[in-house]
Amino acid sequence: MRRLFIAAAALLAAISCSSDRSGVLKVYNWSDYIGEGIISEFEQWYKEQTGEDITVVYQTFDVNETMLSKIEKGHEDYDVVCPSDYIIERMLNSGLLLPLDFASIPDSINYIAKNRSPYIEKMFREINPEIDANDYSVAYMWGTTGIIYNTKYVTDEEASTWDVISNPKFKDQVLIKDAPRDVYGPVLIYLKQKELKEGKVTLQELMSDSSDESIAAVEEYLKSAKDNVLGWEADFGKDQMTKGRGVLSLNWSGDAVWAIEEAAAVGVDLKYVVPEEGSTVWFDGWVIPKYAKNVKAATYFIDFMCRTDIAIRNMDETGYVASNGAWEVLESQIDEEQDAVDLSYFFGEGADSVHVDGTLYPDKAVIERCALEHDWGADTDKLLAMWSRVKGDNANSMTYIIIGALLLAIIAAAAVSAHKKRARHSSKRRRR
Ligand code: SPD
Repeated sequence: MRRLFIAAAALLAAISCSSDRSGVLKVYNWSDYIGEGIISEFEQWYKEQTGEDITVVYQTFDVNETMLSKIEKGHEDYDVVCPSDYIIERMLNSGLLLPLDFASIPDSINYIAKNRSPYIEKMFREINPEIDANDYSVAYMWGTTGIIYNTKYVTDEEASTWDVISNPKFKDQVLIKDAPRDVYGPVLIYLKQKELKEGKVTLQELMSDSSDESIAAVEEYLKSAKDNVLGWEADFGKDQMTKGRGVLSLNWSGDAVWAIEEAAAVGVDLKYVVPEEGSTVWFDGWVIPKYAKNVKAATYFIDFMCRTDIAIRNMDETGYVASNGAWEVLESQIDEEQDAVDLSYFFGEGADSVHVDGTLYPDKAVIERCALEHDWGADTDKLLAMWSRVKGDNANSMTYIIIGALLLAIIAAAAVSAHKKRARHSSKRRRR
């Protein structure tokens, strides 16, 4: 491991010293978000297509905001990154993205246009009403935000509402995604359910609601739920749920698919639901930041990721749903044991009753109660401040017991060491 780290550091150092980056592609993606061996296959494919060598430097992140800050503040020279919808919107608004030029890709291998789902194209147009995000990004994976729950402890009815997060029955048993926007959206939808039902506000309006009043209401709700919080997790929640640590997790559908499969193998029954009040639907897409140094290889990389066989492998290994709308992708997921789902919105006519996993591909009815998050611009700082107040407040009795025990251990170790020192001094004095 150490040798691997030194080699990676040496490669990065060599890259930063050399001005010619044509043989290197720097990719920055979410962790656990690509199939085994895909990167080296891309390197071979690129050589076959262009006759040029390429080495991919692949780095990962767990939260959108970490990635954004490296580019927005650090101006890092990543060639291709994978932000979520509202971050794509922010990057578009601040001129951080280069337009994609697929004309540079020969027709014979242009997988992007061939495989784009009309649903994805439409949702990407919604990202920013003034600039078409389809010209700057290509969707990779997508999904919903909901609740993963352990059926041994949580009933379907309990999990059918976001209220379950603060249900006192689940003290110290709830894992929450450490992703402020993805928690804020569903909680606000829950808190505004009356106004939603009465038609006084729409789901879409709530996704842009950064008012002080709404932020305060979400903060109050999350604080009221904090005794239930077992942890704020960036990427370990799915694994914890499979091990029976935590009975509920506010999470993304892709993590749910992965966790449900892994848990079944060890006899733990997990389910996933998008609560009835509604939630967010999200999309992660490939973009080329303006500080990129290898636009050509970045463009080929995005194209390669849209190849149907590659999309299917990435899906099968990560649990997430590819944005690829090719019919072969749907066929690869058919499982007659699953209930029928209406996917006409994604695959078009003929897909209104297909037997696929409804956690993977949400039924049309679920999609109709979900909305896309939007960038808040400068108001994002208010959300991040609220988030750290909520998390900082989260010390529960167990935390205090652990801190107390650690302090006692440190004091005891210091007392023992002082005692030994004194004993050595007095035995030295006796010898003299
Ligand atoms: N482990 C990869 C997870 C990527 C999920 N992206 C979801 C973003 C929601 N805004």
